[in-house]
Amino acid sequence: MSSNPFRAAQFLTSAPDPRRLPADAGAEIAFAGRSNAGKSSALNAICDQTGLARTSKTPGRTQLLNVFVLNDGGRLIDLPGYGYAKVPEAMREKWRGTIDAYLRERESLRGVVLIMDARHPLKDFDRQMLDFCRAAGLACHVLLTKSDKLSRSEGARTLAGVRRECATQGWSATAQLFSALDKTGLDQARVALAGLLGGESA
Ligand SMILES: Nc1nc2c(ncn2[C@@H]2O[C@H](COP(=O)(O)OP(=O)(O)O)[C@@H](O)[C@H]2O)c(=O)[nH]1
Ligand SMILES: [Mg+2]
Repeated sequence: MSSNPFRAAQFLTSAPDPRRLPADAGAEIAFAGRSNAGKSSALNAICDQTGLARTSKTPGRTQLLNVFVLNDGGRLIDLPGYGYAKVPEAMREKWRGTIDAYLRERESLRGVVLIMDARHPLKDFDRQMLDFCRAAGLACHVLLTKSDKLSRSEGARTLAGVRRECATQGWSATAQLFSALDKTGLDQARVALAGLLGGESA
């Protein structure tokens, strides 16, 4: 990608729940992932900015939806990452309902970027997100991040396994290896995300 449209991403606002997001017009994509999967690091790498999404050592704390806006008005929505043992079940249940409703009802939502630790893919949280996307008729792009922790053959095997499971489950998802650390798959991710946004940002 000759110019990176995500580089212009700017923090716009934080919303306590999806109803408080900016007006439902234009195009947006949402980032989801279990706490500590590497979502903030992936966002920062994609946007080529070090402090855009705060990478946290105390996971599960942020429960806001963070909104970033691109030059053309396209939005990136950073969803809260649950799936951590310390989050009470009642809160997870509430989160599931909120996110399911957002995925179903948000007109401007073009797709979901699902970040998984490549060493631990397709946990319950991830499967639930993919089920929600399927039910909402939304495309999903999976970043198997921290791929720098895997050997080349382990990475290839993991990617093939995830793709196979997506086909088996009827999840409309593409997948790739990614690393915020060594930049594996960075251009590929930007192209995929721009594609989800509808080419307006490409
Ligand atoms: N080796 C490696 N570590 C990563 C990568 N991405 C994130 N991390 C580390 O994983 C931890 C969680 O990252 P963070 O981006 O805060 O995850 P989040 O909770 O999903 O937003 C941090 O210690 C990061 O430094 C990566 O691509 N490779
Ligand atoms: Mg984070």
